Amino acid sequence: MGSKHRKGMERRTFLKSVLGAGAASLMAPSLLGSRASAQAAPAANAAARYARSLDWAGPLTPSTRLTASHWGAFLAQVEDGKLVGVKPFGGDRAPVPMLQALPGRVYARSRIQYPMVREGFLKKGARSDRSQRGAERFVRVSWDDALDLVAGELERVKASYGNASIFAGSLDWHSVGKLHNAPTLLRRMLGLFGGYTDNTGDFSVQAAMTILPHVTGNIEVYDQQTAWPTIIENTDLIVLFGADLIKNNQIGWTPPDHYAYPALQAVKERGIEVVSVDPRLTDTARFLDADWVALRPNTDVALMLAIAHTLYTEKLYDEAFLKRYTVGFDKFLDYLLGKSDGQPKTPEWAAKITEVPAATIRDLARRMARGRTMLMGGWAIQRQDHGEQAPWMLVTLAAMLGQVGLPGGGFGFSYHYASGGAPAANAPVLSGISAGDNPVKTAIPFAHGVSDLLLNPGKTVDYNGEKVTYPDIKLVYWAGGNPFSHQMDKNRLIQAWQRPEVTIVHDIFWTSSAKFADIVLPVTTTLERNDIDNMSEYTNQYILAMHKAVDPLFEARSDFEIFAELSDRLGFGRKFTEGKDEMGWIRSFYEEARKQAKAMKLSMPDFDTFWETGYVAFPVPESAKQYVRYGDFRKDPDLNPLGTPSGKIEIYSRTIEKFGYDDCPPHPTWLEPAEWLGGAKAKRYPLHLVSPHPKYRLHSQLDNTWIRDWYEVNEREPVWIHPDDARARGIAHGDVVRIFNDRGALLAGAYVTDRVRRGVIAVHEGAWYDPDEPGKPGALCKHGNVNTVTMDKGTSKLAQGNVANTVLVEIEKYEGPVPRVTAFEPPAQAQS
Ligand SMILES: Nc1nc2c(c(=O)[nH]1)N[C@H]1C(S)=C(S)[C@@H](COP(=O)(O)OP(=O)(O)OC[C@H]3O[C@@H](n4cnc5c(=O)[nH]c(N)nc54)[C@H](O)[C@@H]3O)O[C@H]1N2
Ligand SMILES: Nc1nc2c(c(=O)[nH]1)N[C@H]1C(S)=C(S)[C@@H](COP(=O)(O)OP(=O)(O)OC[C@H]3O[C@@H](n4cnc5c(=O)[nH]c(N)nc54)[C@H](O)[C@@H]3O)O[C@H]1N2
Ligand SMILES: [Mo]
Repeated sequence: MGSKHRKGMERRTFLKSVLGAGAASLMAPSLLGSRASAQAAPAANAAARYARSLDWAGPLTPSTRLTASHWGAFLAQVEDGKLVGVKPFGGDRAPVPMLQALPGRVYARSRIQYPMVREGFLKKGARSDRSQRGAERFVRVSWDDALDLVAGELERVKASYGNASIFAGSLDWHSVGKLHNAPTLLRRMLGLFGGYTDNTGDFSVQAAMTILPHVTGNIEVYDQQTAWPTIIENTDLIVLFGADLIKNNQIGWTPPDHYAYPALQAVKERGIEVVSVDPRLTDTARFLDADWVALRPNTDVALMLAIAHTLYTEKLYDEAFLKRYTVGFDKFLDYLLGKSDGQPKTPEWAAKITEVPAATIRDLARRMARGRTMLMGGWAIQRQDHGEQAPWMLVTLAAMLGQVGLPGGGFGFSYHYASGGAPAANAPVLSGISAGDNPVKTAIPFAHGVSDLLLNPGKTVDYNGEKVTYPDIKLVYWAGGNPFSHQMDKNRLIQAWQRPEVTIVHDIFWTSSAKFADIVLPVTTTLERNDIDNMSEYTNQYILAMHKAVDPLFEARSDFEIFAELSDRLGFGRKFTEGKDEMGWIRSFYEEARKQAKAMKLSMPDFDTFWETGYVAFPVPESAKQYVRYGDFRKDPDLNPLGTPSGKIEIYSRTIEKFGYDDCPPHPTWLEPAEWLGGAKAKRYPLHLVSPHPKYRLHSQLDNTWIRDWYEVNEREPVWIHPDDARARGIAHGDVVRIFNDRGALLAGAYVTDRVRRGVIAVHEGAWYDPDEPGKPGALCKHGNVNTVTMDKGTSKLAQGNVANTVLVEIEKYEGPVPRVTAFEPPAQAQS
């Protein structure tokens, strides 16, 4: 009975006794952190001090130089019309170093200067040799010719094949700003044009956000989390499952305020115990002096099942909570105890799968049950084969601990992302440009990747109880993402990308996706245009003016201008712009928010005053700092039921049972991934490759700046490899190595470190793709893009998410002459 152990015990004394008793002594030696050094802060006044540190912001300087980015808001320093520096906005609680790479990025050599068309496509159009994509030279054309060409192709494809043959599934990490939202603008134009095939879902969290609504009625991943101040005050133990808060909180979908950093400082000072379950020793684990549980990748479900087994057999679980707030525990129990499949999920059983010692697992279970425990799930644990299971099992574990809805207890799925857990301000919602209606209703589960769609017209796939049939795609239009960086299994993508008749890309830079396009249109950076945004995703404490700082470089235009001009050519320009220009739209978003604010009795200055000042700040109420996720549900589950069919947490789902999927059973289940260290394929490819998000980039963004010098090894993307694995292969720190499997190969720079467990290597996603034979399937990436070896497979029939972290490879020292990196050079240009 988890929480009951604590009855009558003062929490701080309790925590000290846990630390003093050396709970860590049960950990296997190799997994030991230096927990003993953690000191419990004196309780007196501490809470108030932490609260103050979390409230801090400022000083705020009114400025017409304020603008914003995924890395934070800042003032642009401009001299002689040139951006020379950036200074963080006062509302940023912990500015990140990546911000300083922005000036260099604006003037990067890899910028697309003019509209460009692939030579063969310019000559032959749809009859061009499509295997030349990514290989052929480009020809500069005028904007008029480029826009005529795009409009003509859209008309032609629509007339010959219908609107569903146009794929506008592009989404992802285009720049911040409520107007210059490239994928939304693309959809807006194509919606008015009669429609397009869209995608559904989310590359980041597809598995979690598809399974969790069946479990808790919410997607969880982007929802408001139990607030950090509540955790700092109440939590005894934080358990991280593949969550690297220090690394991943640096960025935000909207400009981040980095609230998580003072919060983590407070966690550290307050001496909250932290366990990090991760094949890598993360920055977060190091900062918080966490115990490191270095499991085999993709085995979290087995680990959590064994923890659940221990909780059950040692009667450390909360039976009353399970009865009142959940359904289906009995069925799950049959599985847990092995009644349904003959295999009890004991720590000994899990130790074989996870390579975490059984004693460590038991100890972890007891520690979880001893005090107030918060389970924090990252997202890499669900970007893997059967990625639905880990989030479901994590919620099940939290339910057994019985602390869901208590201050500082339960679970959360976004503490590592955009400062999830920051309290929400009392502020209006800033709207943005809308995509409008799409007359074509087909949407494919994007997260599975586009290759399957392009290669298999007419194929029907399962998706969350539905069937989706792929249309025959003839035209691909991508604006605001970098598919040749981010999609799994690049060599399959190269083949798939040869199928459509036309490919069009808008970007700022000559990314690999731009190099693989037929028509390439150059786009401005945020610094070359005006916009507006809120800061940040969870706090929503400011509305920010994003002022244009410098004139557009070369012939770059904003996506808004481009799509407006295309809409003109296609006959619906007025509908697209609604008669508003850039500033007209920005003003309208602001005025709309101002109306809401008035209804909320909040005051906002008129637009012109706002634009001069640069920001409006909103109050964060005390109640938000005490927010406890599922607090209301816990208080009264009948009055505040969850959005599941039973109104409770579903440990067993009848809905999923009815789907009858072989790869997603109706309760959390350990299922062997397609590739993992315990599987048959590990004989041939004995290393598990994980591809975390980069510490000093946003995916591929910023790789084309000086910041690359901070992490590259021998001019390549680094690969973390354990000293034993390196030694066994004759690999030394700094060597250029070749990572390969049956799907492809890449070069990388060896970074030999015991921060990654044996049998696992780690390469951050997003290094610019640099094929030694451009355009050719199977080419070697000279620079280190990890998706040359990843697998293009759905997590299951339920979510069809990607399985980025389910990959086996081998690695060897690269013996040939090391090729020069050319990823950041513009492609060869032919004379027009
Ligand atoms: N192996 C592996 N692969 C992964 C992942 C992983 O964990 N492992 N993670 C996946 C995840 S979660 C994600 S979200 C994706 C991210 O994949 P992407 O979002 O595609 O990655 P970015 O590199 O951020 O690409 C954004 C592109 O938009 C361009 N851009 C910026 N501003 C503008 C603009 O205003 N207009 C236009 N037209 N373009 C603009 C940038 O220059 C850049 O090329 O990667 C996925 N891929
Ligand atoms: N600096 C920076 N921050 C970012 C981004 C970025 O590009 N750069 N991208 C943002 C985006 S779009 C997203 S979706 C999020 C992604 O957020 P996440 O998906 O949570 O982030 P990752 O860095 O891929 O992985 C987090 C941790 O999971 C570990 N891990 C991998 N496989 C396993 C496993 O099987 N079990 C366990 N227990 N751990 C495992 C990795 O070693 C890593 O330490 O990050 C966001 N934050
Ligand atoms: Mo993502």
